Amino acid sequence: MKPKILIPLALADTPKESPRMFARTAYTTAIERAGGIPLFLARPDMEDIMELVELMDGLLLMGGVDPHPSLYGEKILPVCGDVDAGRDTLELALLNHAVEMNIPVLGLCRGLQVMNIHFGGTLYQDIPSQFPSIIKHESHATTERKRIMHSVEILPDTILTNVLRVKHLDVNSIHHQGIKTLGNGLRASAKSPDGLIEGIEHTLHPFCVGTQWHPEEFDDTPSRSLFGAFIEKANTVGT
Ligand SMILES: [Mn+2]
Repeated sequence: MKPKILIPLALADTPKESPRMFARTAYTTAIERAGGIPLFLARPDMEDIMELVELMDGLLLMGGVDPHPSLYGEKILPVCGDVDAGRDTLELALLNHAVEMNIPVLGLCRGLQVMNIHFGGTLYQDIPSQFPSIIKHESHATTERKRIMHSVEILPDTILTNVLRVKHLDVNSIHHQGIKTLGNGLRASAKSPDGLIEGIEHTLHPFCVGTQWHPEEFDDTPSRSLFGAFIEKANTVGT
């Protein structure tokens, strides 16, 4: 049996008269290529969440809009982008179960941010105004997804370094928010040259890993290895 990877969909609320839910195919391709089956979730009734959790061999949290700052005790500032409270609620509930049951989790971009919030961490609501840097972290979200924006240092003694087997990686960067304080039980696994945390993982969970960049956009060895390690772990859970 191939491991089933639950992936909550994003919401596109335009046009207003006909909102859509969507996922970029890069995520699907990366999961399938690594040997997993993506299972996309709309907005299930939260009472049904336990039935969904039973299907879950792994949880992928995709990129997307900003997590609501109230989740980490802050007022929403004008510099914060669009939010989606329904998606926040669903992702945090699934994450809660995945963490409790040692089910592998991969959080990408927004996914890393949601993971950090789950463990009690906080975010910069807007990097340019709150964490001035010579590095540009926010390239164009639709046309520059594969553009290399900066390097990251992969930190020693982490799951990430064991999986990627490189000390530095050139990455894309499509985010205007980032980690301000790290959640409990998490460690930084990657940093950009300006000191921003670009990778996190839980120190006790077998595979609760997040990256601020988007490995699903690349077909190189490190990116494939990350999805490969995630699916391999999910496979162990599923059997
Ligand atoms: Mn970045």
